[in-house]
Amino acid sequence: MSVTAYRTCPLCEATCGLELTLDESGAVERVRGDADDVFSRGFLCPKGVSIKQLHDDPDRLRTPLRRTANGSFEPCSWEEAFALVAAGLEGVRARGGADAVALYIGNPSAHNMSALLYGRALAKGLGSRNVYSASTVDQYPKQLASALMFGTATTVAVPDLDRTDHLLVLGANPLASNGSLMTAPDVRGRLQAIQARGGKVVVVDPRRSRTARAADEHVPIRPGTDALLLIAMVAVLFEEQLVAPGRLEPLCDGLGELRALAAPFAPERVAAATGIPAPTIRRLARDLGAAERAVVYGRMGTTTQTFGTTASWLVDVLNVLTGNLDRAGGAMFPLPAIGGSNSRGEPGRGRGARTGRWSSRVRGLGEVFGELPVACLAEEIETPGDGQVRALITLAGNPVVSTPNAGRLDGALAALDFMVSVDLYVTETSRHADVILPAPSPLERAHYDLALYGFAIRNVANYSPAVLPIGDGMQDEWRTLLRLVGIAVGQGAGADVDAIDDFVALDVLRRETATAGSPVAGRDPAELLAALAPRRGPERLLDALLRTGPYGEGFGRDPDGLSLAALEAAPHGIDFGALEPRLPDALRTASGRIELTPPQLVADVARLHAALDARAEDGAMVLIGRRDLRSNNSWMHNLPLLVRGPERCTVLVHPDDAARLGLTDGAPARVRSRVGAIELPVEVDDAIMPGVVSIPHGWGHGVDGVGWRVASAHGGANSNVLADELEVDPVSGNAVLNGIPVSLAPA
Ligand SMILES: Nc1nc2c(c(=O)[nH]1)N[C@H]1C(S)=C(S)[C@@H](COP(=O)(O)OP(=O)(O)OC[C@H]3O[C@@H](n4cnc5c(=O)[nH]c(N)nc54)[C@H](O)[C@@H]3O)O[C@H]1N2
Ligand SMILES: Nc1nc2c(c(=O)[nH]1)N[C@H]1C(S)=C(S)[C@@H](COP(=O)(O)OP(=O)(O)OC[C@H]3O[C@@H](n4cnc5c(=O)[nH]c(N)nc54)[C@H](O)[C@@H]3O)O[C@H]1N2
Ligand code: SF4
Ligand SMILES: [Mo]
Repeated sequence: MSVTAYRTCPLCEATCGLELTLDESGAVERVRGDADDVFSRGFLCPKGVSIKQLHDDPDRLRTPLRRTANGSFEPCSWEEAFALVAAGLEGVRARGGADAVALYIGNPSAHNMSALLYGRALAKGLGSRNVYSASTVDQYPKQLASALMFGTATTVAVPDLDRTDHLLVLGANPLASNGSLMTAPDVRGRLQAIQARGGKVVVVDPRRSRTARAADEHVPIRPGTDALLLIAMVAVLFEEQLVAPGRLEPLCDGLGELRALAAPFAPERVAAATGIPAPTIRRLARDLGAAERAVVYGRMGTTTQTFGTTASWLVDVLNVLTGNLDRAGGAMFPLPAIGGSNSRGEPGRGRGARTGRWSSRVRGLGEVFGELPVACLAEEIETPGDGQVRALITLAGNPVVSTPNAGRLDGALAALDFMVSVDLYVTETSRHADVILPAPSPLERAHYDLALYGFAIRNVANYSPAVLPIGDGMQDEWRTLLRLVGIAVGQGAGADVDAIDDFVALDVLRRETATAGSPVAGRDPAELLAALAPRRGPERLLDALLRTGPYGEGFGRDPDGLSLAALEAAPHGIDFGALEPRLPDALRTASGRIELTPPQLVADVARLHAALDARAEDGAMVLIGRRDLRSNNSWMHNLPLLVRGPERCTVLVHPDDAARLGLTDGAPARVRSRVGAIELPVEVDDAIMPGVVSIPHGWGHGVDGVGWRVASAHGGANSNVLADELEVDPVSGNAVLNGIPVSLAPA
């Protein structure tokens, strides 16, 4: 007898429903899309299918590992592992203080309840300024721009794909990535629907990506110049009297200033720098202004570049100016079931964004949302002095592959006094650890998309219990994290995890009951805690958040409202409908208005002026990245299903550049930047614009000491050996991963 289980896929932001068939032994027989999932309706991609191979992967860790005297790893017990971690971290802290221990939190933590709910507790418990994450090689510029304009880092406007008539995409390739800061299963189907209803999709990208091919129009752009294009579009809207913020106009601060800022950037002025003819820029602006319901959407290509925050800001400026912010078919603010920073507390105003409360020790880059830019991590480890980082905790991250100047970071990690990694594998990063604490497979843990529903194009909620019991000798990741919290707060290796968990849960309830407007305002937190029994761990916190959220039952206030029990009874999820207008209530700026001209961003316009006149040398080449449907950053290359077929870690070169540089299709090239060099095969392809080359990130597995054997055999080259850690978006500190100057030669 086989059984069927339903599970939200945790492998990317699309949150597809999976239908798993298991045999009596618990082995996964089949993975299909869940046709009844309220959001994904049966859609899935090759990664979703490979969740079976991930679970069965013999290289996936199933016991803690400790480093031996000769540098290899050996299995050890959990007790031994935590004792080593306590000794290692306490020693470093005794010598160097709290800042000597750094934490790096990687991307899969955004898809993992344990890491989302307890990772912050770990950061808080450590009390270190050296908290880093994959967010500063990713979306922080968008979050910072959103926080400056609307008040909080999670008040991010997402494209209302299902109702728009005109979608302008910059620097995103959702047909490969399945969407980001835009949770939307089956983007291809949704884009086709735009076209089927007579709408238009335009993609601005230096490469004719999958998404660009499927679009009605592809506009190639010089990497790093989106902000110039966008501000020129703003200038056109003002010049041609197409500015029409509509209902939002009385809420907007800075309209007049914006007009003056944009005026010098006429399309004719930015054409040379962007590589886009002025008439095209004018038409893009007019089309956007003319469309009934239009939206501008920017992602990686606009955030991980030198104008990351400024470009992200201008994306939403265009949405506001064309009257498309916060209206159906435009850019809208989701209202997730667990609530969030813009649904709790007093509606319509707040504290606004605060950044730079502290700075990195060596380079002086400012803190953003409690973190320092990961581009600083290597120098913080290598540079002696007070506050030098001497120990590192990595949680679900592979920064040696994912962050700039990977070669330098690799060396820095090798020189640490102590390192512990919580991971599924021995990776390029965790191979440097003294102790590796294994996390269970996705099928062995419950799932709810705490983070991603906050960026979803419909308001949905879906909870999946663990499909399989946790493997022998393994423990829940939240327990592992709370053990680390215990060590961080000085309770040692033997801290009582359940007591800490009670403390965390009570703290959440205490804050909620103290929040004006909460359905439980003024109630007794202890009484609410008792009502959540016998749940504990992430499920207890989730239940508390759901019950107090916007659709919640409010701990008895509305018996028909949402709770975890209600979601348990709905294995295909609950759909709360299309996004609805949320302004002004969702604003949390201090002014209670939409800040169209935040001072930090206005100041960055000076750099845009300089960029107008910057002239690339003849023959200069710049590097950008790319994603492939069967990749997931650095960590799914150990699954045979996802690495079979032709080599994918190649450098794409335009035929004209290949001819000029003497590069041949299939032959190896040496690619060099200020900080490093790699060799990899050339793929001559006219999809990439002249002067630009593209290398996917996430490869470079063929190094000593890693435990993922399939990945190692399909090693590829690590593109972040080329990324320059000194090149950051100065507003956010986010790394520049697109637009890196490189030179190429036959190897
Ligand atoms: N050049 C270049 N660099 C880039 C990018 C780019 O486009 N170009 N993209 C950037 C982006 S957007 C991101 S998000 C980062 C990603 O950067 P990282 O998050 O540092 O890297 P990942 O490759 O996602 O590695 C995730 C690690 O988590 C482990 N893992 C997976 N699931 C779990 C789990 O449930 N628990 C635990 N404890 N561990 C788990 C995996 O085994 C893997 O080792 O890379 C960035 N780097
Ligand atoms: N298959 C797969 N899916 C993934 C991931 C993965 O690794 N593989 N990673 C996940 C993660 S962590 C994230 S953050 C998302 C990212 O999701 P996306 O942002 O959709 O992903 P990318 O494919 O990196 O798309 C970036 C696009 O920007 C273009 N680009 C580069 N530089 C510029 C520029 O200066 N201007 C403009 N306009 N375009 C530019 C690139 O050519 C590329 O097509 O994907 C997620 N989904
Ligand atoms: S699109 Fe993303 S969520 Fe959907 S099956 Fe693929 S990896 Fe999983
Ligand atoms: Mo990402």
